[in-house]
Amino acid sequence: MTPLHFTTAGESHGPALVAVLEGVPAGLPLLAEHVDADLARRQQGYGRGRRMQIETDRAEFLSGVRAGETVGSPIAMLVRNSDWKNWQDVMDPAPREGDPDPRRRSLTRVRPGHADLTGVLKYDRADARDILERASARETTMRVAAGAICRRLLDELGVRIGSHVVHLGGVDVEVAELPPDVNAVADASAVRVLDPSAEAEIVGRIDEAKRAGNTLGGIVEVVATGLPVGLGSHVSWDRKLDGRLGQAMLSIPAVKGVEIGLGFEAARRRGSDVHDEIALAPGRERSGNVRRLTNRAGGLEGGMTNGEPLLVRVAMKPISTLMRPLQTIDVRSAEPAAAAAERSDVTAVPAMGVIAEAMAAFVLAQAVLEKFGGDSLGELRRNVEGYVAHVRQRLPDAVEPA
Ligand code: EPS
Repeated sequence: MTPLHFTTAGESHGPALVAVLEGVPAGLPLLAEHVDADLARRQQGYGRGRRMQIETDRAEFLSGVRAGETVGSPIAMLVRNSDWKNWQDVMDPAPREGDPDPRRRSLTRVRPGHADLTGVLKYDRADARDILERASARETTMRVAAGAICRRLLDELGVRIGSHVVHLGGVDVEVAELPPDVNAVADASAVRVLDPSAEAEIVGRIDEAKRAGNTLGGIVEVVATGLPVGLGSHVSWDRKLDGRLGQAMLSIPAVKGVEIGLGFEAARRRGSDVHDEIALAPGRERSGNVRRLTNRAGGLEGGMTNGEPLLVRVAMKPISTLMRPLQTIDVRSAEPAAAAAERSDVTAVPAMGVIAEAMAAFVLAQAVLEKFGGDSLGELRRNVEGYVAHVRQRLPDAVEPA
């Protein structure tokens, strides 16, 4: 078993969502506010629906944290759904005997692109609500909660993770140079872009899509800095960090593609325009006193971090609930029908960036704990420092004389 893992549970309109994160070392300073800050970031973004006005996500620790510090045991967290009060009759776990309409708000006109149809066939359900309540991106709340704790751990080791939107609804966002604190700039934008001049155009596209009863997808870039060289491994398929990041990102609802560094563009270029030349770089201790003259590889070579910033691009399709619905069938009547139009978002691309950060934080924290181990933060820190002390003297000529 990997040293760090988590699971989530909860339906979108059930009473609450939960997560259990196991493997966090003891002694990590941790407050609910650390988690709540990321939960709030995930709720932002122009283009979301009314649900986000109903919810104010807050984490309650049920275990694993005492007096503001982790104790090394599994961390269980709860986030209550404020909307539950409006859905108790629909989502009641009890059979509601005597209720004349126990299956109210059922969804049978299954939405193209959603889990609805395949879910009802596979799980033998009459009502796609039994599927969509869990397929809902509401579940990502708890990924962000677990990821926030991983971020806290990485932060102690000098690793920072941010994200920004690089494409939304047909608009490309040009970024000449990344700012030192990506999130400080991105979070100040309603659509989490680094170039403020792109914001108005994107907002216009979202308004246009909303008027047309349509939805929009987009692409975000996740950036992680401060990573030591050598997380992940080249030796086996399931230890390659790019593979693990790909799996984690592709598990986010509506995500259809992942690129590392140049990604698909690398396939179109010649080798000399793809590979990053290597130079000595005294003082870059975590990278072994070397650097790449470019970072087209996005910080990963051979399935391992190379000490350059990690760059992962994540593509999200447009949300599959359309207010001007597509053609489908009704699974109750077996007749052609227009798909159901449940309340939803026009786009959730800005929020997806925050979720992708959380998934990156989890995968990176897992890789850190695999490489360095440690039951306490102090032990982990000593192990990291010992390794960095080793790699920094591997190329002694690169180190400036004292
Ligand atoms: C979602 C539909 C909307 C979104 C929801 C995801 O919720 P509702 O069905 O209550 O209107 O707001 O996202 C969240 C609740 C969230 O926390 O992100 C869907 O069908 O996936």
